[in-house]
Amino acid sequence: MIVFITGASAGFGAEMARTFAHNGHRVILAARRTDRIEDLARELGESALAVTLDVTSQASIDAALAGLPPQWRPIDVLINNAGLALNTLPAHQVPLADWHTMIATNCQGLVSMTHAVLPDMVARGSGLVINIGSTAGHYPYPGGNVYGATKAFVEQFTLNLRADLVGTGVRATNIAPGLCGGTEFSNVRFKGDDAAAAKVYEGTTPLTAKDIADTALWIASLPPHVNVNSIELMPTCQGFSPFTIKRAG
Ligand code: NDP
Ligand code: 8X3
Repeated sequence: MIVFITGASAGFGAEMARTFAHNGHRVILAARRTDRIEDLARELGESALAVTLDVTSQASIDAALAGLPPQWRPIDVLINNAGLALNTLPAHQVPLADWHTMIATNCQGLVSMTHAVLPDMVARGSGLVINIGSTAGHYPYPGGNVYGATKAFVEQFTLNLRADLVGTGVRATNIAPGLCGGTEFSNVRFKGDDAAAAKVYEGTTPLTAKDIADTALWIASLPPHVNVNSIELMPTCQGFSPFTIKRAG
């Protein structure tokens, strides 16, 4: 399989690249940090190709796809993994620019990539789009505001893709992980405050990027008649918050 992975310069994306490559597949590593994806491509050898990509830019998406060498087509699996959370401030305090960046990356970037790759999959009668959602798209929490909303979008967009793709042979899946450590997610969210980022995982055994990569590989390896619509994973140590009740007095 040829697997196009957005956000392959770190975290889930880099681990998915390693996992697919080590299992005999070819991986296209896409992200903004060219040095990172080129290092990873060198590590993985002939089974990897680095492609600089900013999913928030249509011109960047068009250039990345148009520049693919013929032997790196067709794309069998698109993994829309590039994404981020910014901030945990409440809605009335968070900078608007953070909301816009999350929407541009997690929603607009994801749909733009899908829109670019899907017609060819449908024409060939096979393909798989794996979107990386989040438990934040299923359950609200304080400070999750727009991040959670973008991931709810990912969940519903994936299900609506399924509705349109019935009968085409093209599959679509939302993977929705909960607390996952060992990636740059919280460092990005807390804007370089690494102590605050580390605190998120203190005393926990979170999911790992490998857990997510193994899940993606399993989904992509299922026979063509099986579509995993949505799958949610949490570490065993994570549960559900009680409803907040603000009592008078
Ligand atoms: P990381 O911060 O480690 O990785 C994020 C990746 O996204 C990086 O490779 C980054 O690359 C890329 N990226 C960000 N913006 C863009 C952009 N505009 N264009 C292209 N690539 C971009 O985070 P994770 O690996 O943890 O997260 C991956 C996905 O999983 C995200 O969608 C996240 O929301 C989701 N998720 C994470 C969870 C967690 O707890 N870690 C849990 C549930 C979901 P570069 O900066 O080089 O462009
Ligand atoms: C990341 C999981 O709980 O930090 O999507 O929102 S959480």
